[in-house]
Amino acid sequence: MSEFFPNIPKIEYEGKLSTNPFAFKFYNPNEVIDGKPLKDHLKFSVAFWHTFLNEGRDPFGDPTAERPWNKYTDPMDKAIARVDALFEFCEKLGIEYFCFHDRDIAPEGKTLRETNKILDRVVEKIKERMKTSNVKLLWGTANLFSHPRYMHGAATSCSADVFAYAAAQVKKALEITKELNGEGYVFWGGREGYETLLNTDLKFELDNLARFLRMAVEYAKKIGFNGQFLIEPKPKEPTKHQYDFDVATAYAFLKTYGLDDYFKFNIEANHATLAGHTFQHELRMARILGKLGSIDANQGDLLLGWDTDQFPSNVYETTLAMYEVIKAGGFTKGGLNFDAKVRRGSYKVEDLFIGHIVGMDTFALGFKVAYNLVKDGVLDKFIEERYSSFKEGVGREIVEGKVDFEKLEAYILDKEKIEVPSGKQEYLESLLNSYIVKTIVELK
Ligand code: XLS
Ligand code: NI
Ligand code: NI
Repeated sequence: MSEFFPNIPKIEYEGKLSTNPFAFKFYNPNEVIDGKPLKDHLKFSVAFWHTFLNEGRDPFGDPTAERPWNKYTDPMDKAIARVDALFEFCEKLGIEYFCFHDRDIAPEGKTLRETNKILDRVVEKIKERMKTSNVKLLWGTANLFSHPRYMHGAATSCSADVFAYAAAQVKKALEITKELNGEGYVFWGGREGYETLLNTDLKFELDNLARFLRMAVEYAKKIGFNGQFLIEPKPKEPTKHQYDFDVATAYAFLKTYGLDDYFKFNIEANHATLAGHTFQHELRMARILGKLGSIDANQGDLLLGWDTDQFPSNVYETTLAMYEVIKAGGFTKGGLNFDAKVRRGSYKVEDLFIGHIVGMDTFALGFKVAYNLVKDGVLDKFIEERYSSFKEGVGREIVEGKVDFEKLEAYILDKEKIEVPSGKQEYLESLLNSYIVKTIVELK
């Protein structure tokens, strides 16, 4: 079979001082840390849609990307070529996972029945390639937002036919995700949200969303799909107000409808910042709820108010992200999916590789810094000390529920000196910098 990327070699680890753009500087996939190779701590994944479909179109301009599969004009030939390109791409980068939407991998027919048949042919092709490859499916999902029928949403559309169409589409997407041994299945809200309350029955739409997710849970049980269900919160875009705004909102929704047992979260960095949170905030919220499932690894541009989905290059951010992942016990049925696209001006095939290399290196380094932070317990020690007033005396009584307002008033009423420790934020920020430097210096 002829290669799609003949000029790109297999990407190797060359160490921190390498200046080769086609080599890893921090990501040494087989380096064993804590009894596990780094690749299994990080579980990198390629997002099919960005890497094999995005061609650099934006609201002001036409596609820019040069892609080798574009030599095929027949949509089915192109779909099959993209699958071959995916496997070559992953194998050259040593990435063992990918994620896709149903509509990414295969063209649509005139009816859903026809579309499903076309989809099956591509799924067969993927299965065939998987037989001789380490490349696996991290998660599958259904595109319930691109087609005009989804203009008002899918599960929250005002049209019952659209609800039915979306249900049938998710049914099929679950079947193929199971067929390809996907570790998870993602529900990103797509257009589940609203533009104006003037035309929206908010309560009814939320009830319908819950009905839809309940049917998905039931169908997964029925077909024996054991993958992890994941909600991917996002506050806005494409709709003005997305229902899965952030972790806290989506969790309240799941709790309200008794669905919380069946879902974890897929946290995307750029979605967190769009919601006015840090990436770490969303990961921490998910972690303390026991719901940190997977990550869509990217970064936004804080000067732009939309989902720019850039490749991660900020070590500070990836350190804090991996800190939460390590504290959560690592990934089980989840990983780091590069839901990221190269900039429109980075239109060469080489840029696709470089984007992933930078992302992988940035997360590998972040993991190593975070691992040292966790191992030395520096932040834990500080935080424990910060709340130490609750370990004894009145603090302990508060925690143990032994006091009430009256008792607390009696305790404090005549106390002259009220103890308050310093938050020492600047010290901790400098400590974090020191850990980044120390980790890099000590790297072999
Ligand atoms: C869009 C989302 C999307 C999901 C999968 O903003 O990030 O790509 O990850 O549907
Ligand atoms: Ni995403
Ligand atoms: Ni996104």
